Formats: sequence, C-alpha cells, structure tokens
Amino acid sequence: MTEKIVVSGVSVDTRHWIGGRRVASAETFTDSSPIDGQPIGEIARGGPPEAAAAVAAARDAFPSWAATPRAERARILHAIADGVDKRVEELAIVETTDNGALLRSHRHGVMPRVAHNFRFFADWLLRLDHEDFDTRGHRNHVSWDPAGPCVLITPWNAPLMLATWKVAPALAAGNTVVLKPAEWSPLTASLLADIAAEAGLPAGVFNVVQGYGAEVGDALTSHPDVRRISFTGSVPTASRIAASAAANLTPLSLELGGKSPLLVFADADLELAVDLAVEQYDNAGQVCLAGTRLLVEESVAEEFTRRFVARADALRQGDPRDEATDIGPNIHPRQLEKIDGFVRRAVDAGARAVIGGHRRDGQFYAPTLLTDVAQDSEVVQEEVFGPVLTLQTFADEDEAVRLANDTRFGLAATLATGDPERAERVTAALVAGTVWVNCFFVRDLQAPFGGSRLSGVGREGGTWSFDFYCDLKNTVTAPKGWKDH
Ligand code: TXE
Repeated sequence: MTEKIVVSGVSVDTRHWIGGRRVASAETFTDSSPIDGQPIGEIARGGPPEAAAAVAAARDAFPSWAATPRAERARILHAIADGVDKRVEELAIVETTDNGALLRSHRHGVMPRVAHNFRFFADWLLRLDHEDFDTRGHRNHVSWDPAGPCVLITPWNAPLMLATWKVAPALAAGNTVVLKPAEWSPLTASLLADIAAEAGLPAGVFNVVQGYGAEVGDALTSHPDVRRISFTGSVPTASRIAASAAANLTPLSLELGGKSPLLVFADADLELAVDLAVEQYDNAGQVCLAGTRLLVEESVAEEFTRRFVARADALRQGDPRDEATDIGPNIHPRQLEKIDGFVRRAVDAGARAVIGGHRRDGQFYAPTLLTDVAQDSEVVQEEVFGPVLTLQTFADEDEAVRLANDTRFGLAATLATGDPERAERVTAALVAGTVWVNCFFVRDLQAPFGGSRLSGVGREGGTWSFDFYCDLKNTVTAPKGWKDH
C-alpha cells in the first residue's frame, strides 16, 4: 500500500499508528471526498490483528504513563495543543476535504477548539481534587486513579473535534488510548498521531487503528484489557458495542443521536427564533444536537414560516472551501440516499416540502422544511442526519412540552421565548441533556454533556469526564495511636 498521500498539499500517513510506529495492513479501503466524490487515497484496513496489537501497545504503555506526574502529563497535553495550533490550516483543509464541512468553520472554530480540548483537560487535571473528610477520626482520601487502556470510537460529522473531546480527558487522566476514527473521515486522526509524537507523548500511549467498524470494532470492544469504551455514533452500533463489551462489563460512555426540538413561543423575538432555526442546517444537518423539529406556537406559525423560508432560500450551498458557502455537501452517497429516503417516505405519507425536498447535483441535499407531518411519523421520530427540518404547531405550553418529549431521544432542546418564567417551567419539564434558552450550540467544556433515553448513556465534560475515565479510590487511614484506643 501507499504509505503517504498528499491531501490539498498536506502529507498524510495512511497506515495505523501502533506502539509509536506506523503499521501497514495487507488490505486497504478507499477514502473519498464529499466535495467531488473523487477518491482521496487508500487507507489501511485494520482487522482483529491490528486491534489486538493496538490494545497490547496501550496496555504495555499504561503503567509508565499512569505513573507520570500530573504536571508532566499536563505539559505534554499543552504541547499537543501547541502542535494543533501550529497546524490549524493543514488540519482544517484536510478535514474539509475528507468530510465536506465548511473550511471557514474548521479554520476559525473547530481546530482552535481541538487545541482547547487538550488545554482544558490538562488544566482541569491539575485542579482535580476531592476534599478529604473524617469518619470517627479516620481520614478518607479520594484519589482519581487512571483506569487503563481506553477504546475511543468516533464518527465522521466532526472527526477531530469529537475524537479529541475523548482523547484529551482520557490521556489527562493517565490512561492510554486506542482511537478508531470513522472510515468516512480517517485522515485527521493520522495527523493527530504525528502531532502527539512530536509533542513527546511516549510510544503506545496513543494509538490509531483505521478500518471499518464492523471489521475492527468487536476485537476492540470485547477485549478484556480494555477498561473504558467511549463511543459517539448511531444507536444500532451502540447496542452492538454494549453487547460486545458486556462479557467484561467494560464501562461505556455513549453519545448517540437526537431528534431535538426547537420550541418557538409567541412571546419570542421572532428574528432570533428564525436565526436559531436556520442554524439547524449547519454542517448540512449532520449534527447530533441539531434541533430538527421546529415546534411553533400556532399564532405566530405563519409569520415564522414566511421569515424562515426567506432566510433559508438565501443560504448558499456549494464548495465548502469557499468562504461564502453556508452549507456543504453530505458525507457520502449512502448518507444522501438515506436522507432522500426519509423525505420521499414523508412526502408519500402526506408531508409538504415548503422548501427543498430534493437532491442537488453532486453530493448535496437541498435545505428542506417539511410541514403536515404526523407526530408518530418516521420523519418526526427518527434522526435524518441531513438538512431536513420538520415544522409542527402547538396551541399552548402543555402541548409544546408533550410534543417536545414525545420521541425516543433526549439529547438537547432549544427554546425561543421572551418569558423567563416560561423558560424555567418548560426547561424543567423537558427530557434533554442540554437545554438552550434563546441561544444554540453554546458549549463550555466544564458542563456535563450527553443525552437521555436513546441519546446515550453517561455524561462527559469537566469533572464528569474524569469520573468516567478514572477509577475512583477511597483510602481510609486510621488516626495515629488508633490501636491504643
Ligand atoms: O454510524 P455508526 P454511521 C447517526 C446518524 C447517522 C447514523 C449512521 O443518524 O445517519 O448514525 O451513521 C464505528 N463496533 N450518527 O453508520 O455505524 C464506525 O466505524 C465498533 C449520529 O456512520 O454508528 C464509526 O467509527 N465500532 C452521530 C463509528 O462507529 C463500530 C454521529 C460511527 O459509526 C461498529 C454519526 C462496531 N460493530 C452518526 N460499527 C452523533 N451522535 O453525532 C461501526 N462502528
């Protein structure tokens, strides 16, 4: 296989990264760009042997990394962040070429945030503590012990962002890592391996196995030496991973899909509500947190729809490398098929496409708004993961909450309202891991992040990440002279 490819001027190693070495596979898979559908290169196609080798490398590297003083671990994580900062332009163009999301957002938002992931968890580690307390004179001391090798499995919609949101706290906690990036966007994980090595991360502490989830996944998730599995992706894959991890009772953190509501009350600033709604098309709708169900109070629904359509019509869809583009392509022809299938079936069942409802040339789907959708219909209940929103109306607050909570998911919810008391009432009644009031996508790394119901298991962020990635130990020490009592 070709060991290196050049992607928009950046050299990317196409092999795995195991135990501080590049490792080839006999077989490869083709990685293509959503921008033009053309192949980018052949990537190492891992299987059980590569998975086993990566876990063994992580296991061997664990004792020494776990024993590395916190300050030294934090220093190396800061050095990785510096390496990311230095290569923002390269990472941004490679990620855009690989997954089709906007270059300007990779350049100005995502990649700086990737660096921040490392800095944030390095700094949090240094503050991580638990107050000692006494029990009948005995001192209780809680320590955050590293857990061991962690398997991190990540999706393609925000590849490096979602990977480092797991990698950074796992490494900070003193664990070693095997990262399995999605096969539709394998490239930036390989660049991260280069950056981590340059930053001085010891061999085997961070490993990357490339390949199809179905071929490499089980060997990673059923491995008895793996102490944590963190996964972001689909519900069916999460179920398979949970089943595979069950034999060893390996703790799991699962961040899955959503069907989040965006509630617009009549007392809302309607321009703000429209802004929030249009934002849901970001990343061509491939965002787990997206508020894809617009729930609008009847009395303002007509005016809201009129303003929304005017704004959505003005969105520019095209090459994600162009600064003027608002919406890029969807990740893969299969994803496009899937999106179109959802819309076709909805329209067949009586839905009306107020805008969009069809593909565009290339790998694009027109921003779509569907009305006349039933609450129990597939398009209202299932995650589409494309630029497809539904609009339903409600008569009062009770109905709004009932519709909002009436899916199997519970990842996020957004409210547009001018009434703070209503915001409090509705927020309390919603089933969601995150609620945004008159804003969207504002995320602080110290906040707990995750979903309820089928949107996931567990929370990560700040201390919650360390809760997951550490084995908490309570040590009880007797007072001096205890035996004399
Ligand atoms: O997900 P998968 P897909 C949702 C979204 C999307 C749907 C399908 O609705 O349309 O999922 O996307 C790895 N053992 N989300 O098929 O299969 C796989 O290689 C271990 C929401 O891409 O879940 C990839 O690295 N790993 C989501 C990762 O799982 C396995 C983001 C995700 O792929 C595996 C992505 C196995 N048996 C999709 N099978 C979000 N929450 O943001 C696959 N994988």
